[in-house]
Amino acid sequence: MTLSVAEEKRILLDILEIKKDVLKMIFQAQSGHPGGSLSCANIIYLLYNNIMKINREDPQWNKRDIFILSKGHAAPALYAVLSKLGFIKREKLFTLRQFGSDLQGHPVKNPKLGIEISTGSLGMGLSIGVGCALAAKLDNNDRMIYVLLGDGELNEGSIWEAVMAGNHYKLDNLIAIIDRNGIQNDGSTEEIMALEPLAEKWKAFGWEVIETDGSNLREIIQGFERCKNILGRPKVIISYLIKGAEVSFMQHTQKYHGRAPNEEEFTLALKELENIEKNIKRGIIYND
Ligand SMILES: Cc1ncc(C[n+]2csc(CCOP(=O)(O)OP(=O)(O)O)c2C)c(N)n1
Repeated sequence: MTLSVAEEKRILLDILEIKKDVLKMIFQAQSGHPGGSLSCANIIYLLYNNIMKINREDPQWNKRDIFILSKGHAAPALYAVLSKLGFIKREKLFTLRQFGSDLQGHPVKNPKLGIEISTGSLGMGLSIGVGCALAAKLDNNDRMIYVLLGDGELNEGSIWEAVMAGNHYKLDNLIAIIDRNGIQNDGSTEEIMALEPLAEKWKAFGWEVIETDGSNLREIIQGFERCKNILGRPKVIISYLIKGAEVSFMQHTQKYHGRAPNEEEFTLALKELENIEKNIKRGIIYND
């Protein structure tokens, strides 16, 4: 798929709106995970907008591809994308983490809203993905299963059991995406529990490995398209992203892993995103 300049511009603007909604939701709740929600918002949006088979009229369509947010603490990014698709009413976004809201700090399964699986306890999403991929094969359903993992999350041993199972059952309908932002909640992933050489580890477990610059729309889309054409084994995309995305003072730091911005930080963060938005509208494409 080739993107026209106009499409690219629209997608970039949509992603910025999503990131602004993420910040607004977390600011309003005064609780949540801005860094890792911002880092992966573009991936979740591109999956739903450009890659996955979905029915915008019916989130429960039985042929849909399945998305599992294994790094459940990035729930605000998922909710903001589902609201862009029309599955969640925009006003609902701002009930994040309120008592009785459908939009809790970590996703609670609610297929009517497009929330496929409850997650939040790290390390579970890939095993669930293996189950969904096996079930799809048994049902002769040609759906794909996409699982978004955090890189810190890979410290969970259960992930590696699922990696083995994915290879054992030759699950070519299973695609894992790693948000390789390099930071988890207490510091850098390499300091806390080293992951490198990460690509070689997944290859040794029998997975097809694709590495992408997660800030480049075209590269991400090409990576997903390549995945669809590789048969006989599961695939993983190691996506190099930035914790905090374009918000300068949230980048590459654990400080905003699990802390909401205060009013001053929120205003500054929105301003930074709005400046990028203005440049895109003026035709200076900032390729997220
Ligand atoms: C089983 C489990 N242990 C600990 C936590 C607490 N926790 C929440 S986020 C996080 C760090 C995750 O880091 P990473 O996967 O790199 O997330 P990202 O940087 O993408 O936000 C931890 C340890 C959890 N949610 N589940």
